[in-house]
Amino acid sequence: RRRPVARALISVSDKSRLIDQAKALSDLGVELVSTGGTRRAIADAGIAVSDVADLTGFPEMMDGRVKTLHPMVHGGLLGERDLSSHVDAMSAHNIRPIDLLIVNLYLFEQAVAAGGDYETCVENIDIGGPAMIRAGAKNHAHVAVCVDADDVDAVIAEMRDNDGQTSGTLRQRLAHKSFARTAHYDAAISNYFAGVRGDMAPEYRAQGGSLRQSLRYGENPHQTAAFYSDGSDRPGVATADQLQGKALSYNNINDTDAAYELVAEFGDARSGRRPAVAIIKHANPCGVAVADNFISAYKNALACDPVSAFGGIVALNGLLDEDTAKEIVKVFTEVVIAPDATEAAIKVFAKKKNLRLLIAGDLPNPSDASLTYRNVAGGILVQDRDNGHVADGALKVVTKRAPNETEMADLKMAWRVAKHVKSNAIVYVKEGSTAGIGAGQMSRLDSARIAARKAEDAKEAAGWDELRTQGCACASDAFFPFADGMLAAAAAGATAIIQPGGSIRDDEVIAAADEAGLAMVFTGMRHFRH
Ligand code: 93A
Repeated sequence: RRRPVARALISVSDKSRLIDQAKALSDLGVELVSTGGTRRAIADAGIAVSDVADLTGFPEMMDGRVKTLHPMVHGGLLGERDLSSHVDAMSAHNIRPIDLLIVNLYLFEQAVAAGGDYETCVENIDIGGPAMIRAGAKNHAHVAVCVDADDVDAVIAEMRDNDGQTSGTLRQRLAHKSFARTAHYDAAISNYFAGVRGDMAPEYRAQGGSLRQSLRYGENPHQTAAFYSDGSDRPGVATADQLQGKALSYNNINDTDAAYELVAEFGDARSGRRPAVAIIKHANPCGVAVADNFISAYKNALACDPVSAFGGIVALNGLLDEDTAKEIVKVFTEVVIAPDATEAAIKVFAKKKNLRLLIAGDLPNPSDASLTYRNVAGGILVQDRDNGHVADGALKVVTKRAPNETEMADLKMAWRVAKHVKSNAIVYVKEGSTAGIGAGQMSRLDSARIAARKAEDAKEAAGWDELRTQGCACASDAFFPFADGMLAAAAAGATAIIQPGGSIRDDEVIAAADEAGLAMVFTGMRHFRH
């Protein structure tokens, strides 16, 4: 009882697979109808095709803005073939069914990515294409809709095996994909306006994105997963070039993002900022250092917690050089990401087949505004990205003793790192290197103790005479509710503390700091990260 595919409407901006597929359909006896440019391309290849303008009785008008928006098209897509009232309407108005729709939309995303001006981008908003896709997909009981050339192959294959018919299973899958495509397309348009207007209002933000990579599995092997790009050109793991190594896993992507966002806090070493290296495990830093060159920064970062760094992610804030590359490959490393790398450095990695090397071109700007999303049961939490930055002038010394210059530099670095450590975060820094990091604990006191234990392990591993925490600076991502966490840091050797302040017991905490001879600075800003 099923109708074979008798008539197809083809309207495509990306015409790369058009001719082969039009030829295959024509050979299968399908009548082709097309819009202006698509029709010309098909006709030029010597394949029979009619013009949609002949179907509608209207010429394409207003620079193509109105070409398929017509009852002859939409009636043919939407009419129920087995509903007598629809069949009657179709015959009364001479509307013939369209069984197959092949559309890819105006290249809006590409126009934005290419930096097109406002008018160009707006003109690239497709109206007729999504309208047809949605119409055909709604009527998937009868119509097969292809928004992707690979799906045209699948349709042709089924037609060849089934006397020109398509299966309900395939048409339903194509409908599912079609609505995902139009949703992503509209999200890209909405997100473009958010960018143009500089208004990231969470209430207006459409999620969307385009598939960048299907992943082998998610956080665990029994979870399926995929990676989407959000259409922005923000430098990072979603836009970087992977020069070598296995495909990135879900956890790799998450950790690489954490590493690169952290190292970006230190600016670009190619424009005069100090070389910085961050090593990440399970989305938390296990070592961060700034130094005069990358090899020292890497060694110092590694020394903070060499055990955890095994199988880690390494991020640099500048040009990765050969010597540093040689040092990195001594430790089993999953991913290395940097804005750029020398040819010699790239060659060093070539011997390590599994190591994934990502070149991102640029560093993300830590002050950029965007939104972050998180799922909760039955909902999505949306918030501004934490792009908060405390200006030097806003730092307030609250103790009798003010930090000296070295302490102040280490305090600022510890504060930068703490922003990227899961709460409760305690970060010890000594002379530009993290000396101990306590992450993700339910009690701040525990984080302070863990960070101190890491410092002891590091001393043991490196054979140092002295703990790196001796005379270190300590950052806490949120206020100390009691003095105990701060005093644990002091016991580990910290002489200066940076924290937001704002506890009802601030007075008690400040008095305890004075008593212990600590210098303490309030930021007035909290950096929770969960
Ligand atoms: O300008 S539109 O929004 N108005 C329409 O009526 C319409 N119909 C199809 N864009 C429309 N299309 C789009 O034209 C299709 O989605 C496709 O991307 C493009 C194909 O145009 P051509 O065949 O002239 O190259």
